[in-house]
Amino acid sequence: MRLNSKRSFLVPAIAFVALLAAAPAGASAAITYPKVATPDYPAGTVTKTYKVPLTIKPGQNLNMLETLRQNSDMRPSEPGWILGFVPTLKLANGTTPPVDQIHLHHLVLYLGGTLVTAAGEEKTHWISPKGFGYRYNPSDLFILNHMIHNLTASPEKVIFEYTLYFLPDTAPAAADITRVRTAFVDVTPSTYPVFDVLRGSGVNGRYTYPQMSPASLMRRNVVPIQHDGSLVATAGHLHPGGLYTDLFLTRGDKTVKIFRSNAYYYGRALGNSWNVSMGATSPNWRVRVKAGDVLSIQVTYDSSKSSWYESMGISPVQITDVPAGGVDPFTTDGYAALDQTQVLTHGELKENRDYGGNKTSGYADARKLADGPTLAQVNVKNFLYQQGDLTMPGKKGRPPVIKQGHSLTFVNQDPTTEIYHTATPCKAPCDLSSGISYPLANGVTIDSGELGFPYTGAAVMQAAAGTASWSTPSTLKPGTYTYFCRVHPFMRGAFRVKAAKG
Ligand SMILES: [Cu+2]
Repeated sequence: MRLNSKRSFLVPAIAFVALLAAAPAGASAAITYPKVATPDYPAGTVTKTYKVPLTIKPGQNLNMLETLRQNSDMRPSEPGWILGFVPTLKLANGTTPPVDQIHLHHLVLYLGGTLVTAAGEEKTHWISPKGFGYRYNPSDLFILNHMIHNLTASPEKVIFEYTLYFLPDTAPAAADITRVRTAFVDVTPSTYPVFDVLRGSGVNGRYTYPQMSPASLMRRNVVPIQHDGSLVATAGHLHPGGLYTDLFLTRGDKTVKIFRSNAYYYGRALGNSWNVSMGATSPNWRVRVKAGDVLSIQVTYDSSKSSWYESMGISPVQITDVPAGGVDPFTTDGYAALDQTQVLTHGELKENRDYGGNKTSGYADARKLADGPTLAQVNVKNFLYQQGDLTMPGKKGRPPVIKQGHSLTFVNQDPTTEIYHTATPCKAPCDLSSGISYPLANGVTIDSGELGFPYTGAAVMQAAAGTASWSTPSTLKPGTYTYFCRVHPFMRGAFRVKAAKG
């Protein structure tokens, strides 16, 4: 865990002054956590909680749009300012599901046709510093883009619940709010902006994207600034395995790092769980920008222990339409005065504590099983690998055999536009209980991708690989390979490669 921003640009490093508080419950003793900030809202701010009911299909991992209709009970009915946004996900009975069963893979909020914020299970509160806010009109397009991942084989009714800190126009303080919008800075802009981190890639167990990816991708993570203004807030979004996002500002031939957002993990599965809070900017962080400046982002993942597929790196930045103070980070004094202290917007979330990785009798140790049949294909159906599934007793559970130099093809036979499956190697025996931190993609670095096709009803990109089948490379060495489904980690299987005789 890196706690100090590396300020290796232009100006000498300045002392990192963390605002320290007592470590929150679940905190690791070795980590110094920033304090949890208390937002300062003007008089007249009201707290409003809205519920958006959603039905999630068995095993669903779809990227969907949900329009929050005008005059519905899912959004404010009066004009005003959104000063803070707090997302949660609940079951119909009002409880919060453990994230190894249902989780918020990501959530993006659109207001009036522009992006506001992005978050995942870390559920960072999206807060504007005092005096700033997002303009809201009841007639604005207001859309929730959600990817809620049902890790179980049963349908679920869930409620996306969000709380707004809202200042209605009728409050006198509304006249003093300066409008912000979001500059959405993403490592790989897209409606499904993901990349893979492969185990062993990068330098010294760290992989920085897009810096370490092919040069053709390097320019994709930039957002030009259209007009003079001020940056007033940001927080990074990343996935398990992520260490930090770095936000840069470029003017002419000079680039400075203006914020590092660390992933502050809690509990025993440090670095490989959703049990994390992101470092956000303090209310003092303010950067004066000029038309023509360019924002960019990098994200760094730990690549030492496992691969992280479909990872993200985003730093939405709140930017004003007109200059509203702040330092010029291209001067030595200005940079030194830029307060890069991190604050947390919330502490540990108890739904994120379910790590898995405990002893269970549910799975066979495939290394000890007799050979299954020699096969070229394993079908995936009803959330089972039809030959060699570690939960299946008897002959069906035995690992299918391929000869060295051959490959094994996996075919998804569940409804392929709704239920995606993967075959992702995990280190044998891969037989412990499922959770947010188990299994990990720590076997041989191959992966099927999410076998399936995009759901035709959604207007955004999907995680689907666009194919229902995938074959292992023919170069695998003899041995027993265990694997799991990244979408449904309770699904485990094995196959065996045998040396060709003679
Ligand atoms: Cu699956």
